[in-house]
Amino acid sequence: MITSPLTTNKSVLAFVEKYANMMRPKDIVWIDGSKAQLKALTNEAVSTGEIIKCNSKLLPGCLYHRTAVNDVARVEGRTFICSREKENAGPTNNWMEPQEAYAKLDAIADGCMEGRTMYVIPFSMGKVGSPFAKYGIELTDSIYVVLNMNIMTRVGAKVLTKLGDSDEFVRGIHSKVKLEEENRYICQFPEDNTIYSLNSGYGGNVLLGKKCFALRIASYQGWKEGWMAEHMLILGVQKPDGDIKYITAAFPSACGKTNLAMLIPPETYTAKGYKVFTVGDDIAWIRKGRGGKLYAVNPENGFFGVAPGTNAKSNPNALASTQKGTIFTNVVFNPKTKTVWWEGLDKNPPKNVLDWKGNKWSGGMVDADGKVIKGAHPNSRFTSPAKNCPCLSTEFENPKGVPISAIIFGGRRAKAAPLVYEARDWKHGVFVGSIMASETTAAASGAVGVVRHDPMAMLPFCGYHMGDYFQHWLDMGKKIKNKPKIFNVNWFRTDDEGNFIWPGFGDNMRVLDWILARCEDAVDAVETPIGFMPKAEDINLEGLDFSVEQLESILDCDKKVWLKEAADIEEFYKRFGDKLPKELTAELNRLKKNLRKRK
Ligand code: GTP
Ligand code: SPV
Ligand code: MN
Repeated sequence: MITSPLTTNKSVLAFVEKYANMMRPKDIVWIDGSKAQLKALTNEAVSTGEIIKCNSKLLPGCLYHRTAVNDVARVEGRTFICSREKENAGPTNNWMEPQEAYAKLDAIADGCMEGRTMYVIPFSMGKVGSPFAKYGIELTDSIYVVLNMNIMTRVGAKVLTKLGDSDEFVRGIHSKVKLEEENRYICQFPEDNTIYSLNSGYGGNVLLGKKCFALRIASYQGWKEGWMAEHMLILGVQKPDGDIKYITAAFPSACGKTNLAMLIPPETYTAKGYKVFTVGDDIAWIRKGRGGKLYAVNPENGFFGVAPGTNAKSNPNALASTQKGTIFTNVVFNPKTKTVWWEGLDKNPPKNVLDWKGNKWSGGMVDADGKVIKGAHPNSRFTSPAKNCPCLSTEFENPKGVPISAIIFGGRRAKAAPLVYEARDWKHGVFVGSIMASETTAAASGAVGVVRHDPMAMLPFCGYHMGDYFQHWLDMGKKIKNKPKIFNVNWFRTDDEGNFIWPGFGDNMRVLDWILARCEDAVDAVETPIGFMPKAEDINLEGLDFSVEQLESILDCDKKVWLKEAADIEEFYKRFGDKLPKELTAELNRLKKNLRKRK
């Protein structure tokens, strides 16, 4: 058997040996997490051109990388849940029979690392040794993946020390192979704790700790073990009296999680002493804890954030997080200054630089039809260490997590969904999460701007039958005495010209304020057919150029529009057959009745 400088764990060694024999790398490097090793790997990637170092004065420790042009986002059509029974993957996932999948994937992986090095990355999701933590080993032939995993997760020898002789680790197998789209597969085997990712080099497809493990595999583990893995940010709002309340929020990809997690409240709040702290920006693992409450941790250690639109006004905390030790992917690169740029960073796009494809590019360039050519890919990203974030919560590393007061669901809806509404109770809240719909974004390949159902923002990330997932949500509620209140928000309502009506970003604090007031029974609400809505005068508009009439226009419940929603939900629900919890059918019936009854 092969040996490792880091472990004698037989399961780990057998796993690495099996895939070394299959993929036949020229050598194997165990990632110990040391600075010296990471530096050497960075230099090696720089020497081959895989990575470019940024300006060491302006962006110390920052790196630049371009993915292949055909490999810039998650590929949902090529993502599979390979549970033994098709039924267990459910109607919303692609499914492949595991033996068939292994045969297909092993054939693609056969000899795929010839002439390359295999890196063995031991990593932890959650603080090493904490009750929430889960461990994984990712095999990869990409230094870019090693360096990203080192930011996004806790990597190195300490993970193997903690793992000891246990075989409870998630097996992640990644190879770029030949980056062939037609042979690209992202396969999760929940019953085997195994993930294969072949023929991609893009973030969400290859940083296996993130969506593949921390959501698809972990949601399955949570279902079996009585906890939850959710596509949620976690933030803390500190009141002037010093009390901090924690909120989690599930929005689909590229719908505002990072921005909300790092929100800077408007002047009217900061002047009074309000502060917002970030615990997580993408994934929350949630368990029952002390006081009959739900507690959340962020299993990640960094941010893999959308670059375009990030600027000193929209998200100064995210921008500050990117100023050192960050990897930039598919943004604009200025080879003279060795700095980066993306659409929405500022109003001075650089000239004579290189776009995300490596082509010559200047700000303002237009194509034959006069359309502006973008320099950065709409799904270009930064990978930043969490510790860079100026508003990182002191509870970020708390092994027990933070107690949750409110859970928010939200999507990108030009019409229909109001700015905010509150569910009547947990059951209704699960219904509200299950009926979420949102316009698709550049975070996944395919059409952009198409409204689709995306329950709890988990459509592409639930590792088992979505009907069982809904039931799991209902069951969790039964176990929790002090349940968080559940809300729905929509920052993306547009006017007839297609402009966003609500100012959003920092001003979303005004909505969080109402949400927390509701959690404390400190403010009334209006009952509508869909749930409780604020009275317009209860949303603080101080210091904002926004009228009560404008606010009222997005605090509405148009019955005609919602009757159509209800019909869509009914169709969507049919897909779950017997697995749709009866409680949700009852909620849908109640919604329809409310819509017909009230004026
Ligand atoms: P993933 O990392 O893909 O999961 O995305 P995310 O949910 O973290 O989204 P992010 O915060 O990166 O925002 C995505 C896009 O939405 C960016 O272009 C933001 O500028 C925009 N956005 C975020 N918050 C708001 C808001 O309150 N209003 C408007 N109009 N746009 C917003
Ligand atoms: C998302 O798409 O929700 C992301 C980016 O957070 S990725 O890591 O690509 O999934
Ligand atoms: Mn995400």
